Amino acid sequence: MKITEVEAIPFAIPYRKPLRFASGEVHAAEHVLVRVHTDDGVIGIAEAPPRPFTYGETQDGVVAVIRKLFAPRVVGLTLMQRETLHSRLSHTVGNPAAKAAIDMAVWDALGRTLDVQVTELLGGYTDRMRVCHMLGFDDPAAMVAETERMREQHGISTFKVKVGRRPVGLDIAVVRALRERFGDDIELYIDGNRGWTASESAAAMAQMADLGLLFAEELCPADDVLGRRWLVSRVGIPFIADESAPTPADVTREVLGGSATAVSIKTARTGFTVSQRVHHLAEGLGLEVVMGNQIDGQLGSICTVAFGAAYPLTSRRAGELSNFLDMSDDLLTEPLTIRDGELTIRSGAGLGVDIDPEKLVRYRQDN
Ligand code: MUC
Ligand code: MG
Repeated sequence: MKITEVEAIPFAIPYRKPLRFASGEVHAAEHVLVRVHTDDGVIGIAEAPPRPFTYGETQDGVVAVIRKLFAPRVVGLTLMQRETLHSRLSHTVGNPAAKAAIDMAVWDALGRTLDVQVTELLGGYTDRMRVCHMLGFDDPAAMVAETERMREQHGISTFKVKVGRRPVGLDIAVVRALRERFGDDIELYIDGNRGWTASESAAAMAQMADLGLLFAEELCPADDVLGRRWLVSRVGIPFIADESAPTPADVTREVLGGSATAVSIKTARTGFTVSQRVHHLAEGLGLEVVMGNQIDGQLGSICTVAFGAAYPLTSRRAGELSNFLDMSDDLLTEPLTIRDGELTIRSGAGLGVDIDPEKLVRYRQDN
């Protein structure tokens, strides 16, 4: 079970259509495949999606920090020494996606070594999650059409609408058009990626009061401390901290400070080990949890569902698991499929998925 090598392989797969939101946009999945090898010949896999507009990581930076700093600290540890691994990685600040991918690849390798699913190692509560689809910026008609397609082709009935940093009336028109077209057949919530001020958020929420929103996520920056607290106290529905609360300490600060009442867990930034800490904290604090999406590919999405399915709290709400559908291709030998609005974990050991070597040759950027 000894780790002998950690690979960081940059790859790029174009999106069929870009995903746009208040804090940025994504045209291609320029991610990093992480492979952890052991002396038993086992290889664990995970992917790191760098998000410069959220955490400051870039694809080149993820590759460099893994190759130069993290791999040498991890080689020689066993798959059972995950807390030692975590402590060694934490000597370098930041780099959440790079650290998370190493952590998840280690869990995958452990599952493969023990012939057990990762989701069973984590908690083993259920084998599936309901899926929420994230709708990026477009005009109302196009966003209604995308919702229709997701419902018809994949049975998805929960949608997160990106709002903020464009005319507020346009955002409200989108949410109203969706509610008018689909009625109570869909669940809806909004994510502002910090694009509004607290007062703009409050005004927009007042105009959408009749639209039955489930949650509001990061409508304004958490750094506008008093404004955010004021907003959260009057918003009337759970207010999700996403990019403002990536660590257990951030969750504690934001929630106890009145700046959030729910939390998004993203395995892409907290892996499995730290996501467990966030989960247990959320359970203790009595917070609602949504399994979030960092615009993950299929490998990242299977990590999210492996974690989300492991616990009652994380599998209760639909998880954001479908944006890989916008990619033109992926790396897995067997593509993920969303059926009747659900994504099911794979039955094999570890994460239960494998990389197609030909696809990796086609999309890798370091050969
Ligand atoms: C989200 O929930 O905010 C956009 C930026 C990011 O880091 O994740 C996405 C989705
Ligand atoms: Mg968000």
